[in-house]
Amino acid sequence: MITFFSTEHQRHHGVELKDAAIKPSFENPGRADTILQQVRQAALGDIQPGRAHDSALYVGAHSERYVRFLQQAWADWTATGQTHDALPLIWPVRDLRSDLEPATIDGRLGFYSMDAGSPITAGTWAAVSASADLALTGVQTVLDGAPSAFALCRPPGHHAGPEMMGGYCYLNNAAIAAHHARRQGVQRVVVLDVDFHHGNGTQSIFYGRGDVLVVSLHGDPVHCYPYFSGHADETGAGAGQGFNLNLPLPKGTAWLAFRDALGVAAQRVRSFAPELLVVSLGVDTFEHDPISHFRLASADFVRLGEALAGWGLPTLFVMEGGYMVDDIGRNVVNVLQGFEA
Ligand code: SP5
Ligand code: ZN
Repeated sequence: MITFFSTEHQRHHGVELKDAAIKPSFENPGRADTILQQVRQAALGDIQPGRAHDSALYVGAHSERYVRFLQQAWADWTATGQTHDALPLIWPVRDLRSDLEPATIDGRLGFYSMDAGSPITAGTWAAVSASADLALTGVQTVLDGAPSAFALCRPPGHHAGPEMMGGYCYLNNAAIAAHHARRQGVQRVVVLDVDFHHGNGTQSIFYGRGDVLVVSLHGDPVHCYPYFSGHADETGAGAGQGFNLNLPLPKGTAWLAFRDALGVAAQRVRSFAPELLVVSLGVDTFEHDPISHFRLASADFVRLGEALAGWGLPTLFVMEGGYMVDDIGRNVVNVLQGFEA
């Protein structure tokens, strides 16, 4: 399987609000570097850089003004005399106005985010645009006839919504790829999200659409981040009614229950008859992940890859979460090798 990778990811390394303190983010450059190293060691296949794409291709999954905000945010922040990472400090929650875009950077950071886990740094735009470009290059490769491809994206994307960053995510790489496939004439695309956390951004982007089925297995939001999205009764709206499937699972879920949920997902996907599968591949379902609560063992990731191969679809894997840096490379490669076996 071909892997798309860019060293630009290293330009984004920031902080997050964690346990009431600003600390180095769990989402760090070592993640992608260790995955790349394992891809090499396993001789998975070619490793190629992505092609640069016009940021207009991010629009559709995101709004134009949000993409512009991301591109400008560091300049706007440093123009106020700041030199360290930018984080939001206020959000337009239930009783506040959320229909007016503020003019100043503090207001805009809150307007376009859901948490304080996604700092804007000097290199954020370079890294997130390169990451999205890997997903675009990957999906084009599959559309051109490759049976599968792996976009080694970093930063991840599935928490990023039409106008929102959060959960270490800025541009929704998987959604940008899925939307691009539609633009290229693919009729029905399924996005399967196996990251531990609910992919609220992907859900939100496609919630009103029946052409992209979104299916997610994740920790039950009653107990797990992102808390405010991912319940089973979120099934889509309007033309998208019935085209969003959430399979929340309890803390402590191990392979057998995860596999059963994957079987439920497979049934829904089969009846949808998609032409393309985009997998939001998080390996934070690992038993030793530092911020998550499932119990998949390394060998289970091989089974996951085998199960997905059984779906028989052209498949783009897009990297999402996974934070036990010593093991995530092995776990990712296990999925990809299981898929190809
Ligand atoms: C892409 C992705 O996996 N994003 C996950 C974002 C999770 N951010 C908040 C996690 C909070 C968990 N707190 C754990 C504290 C450990 N001491
Ligand atoms: Zn995650």
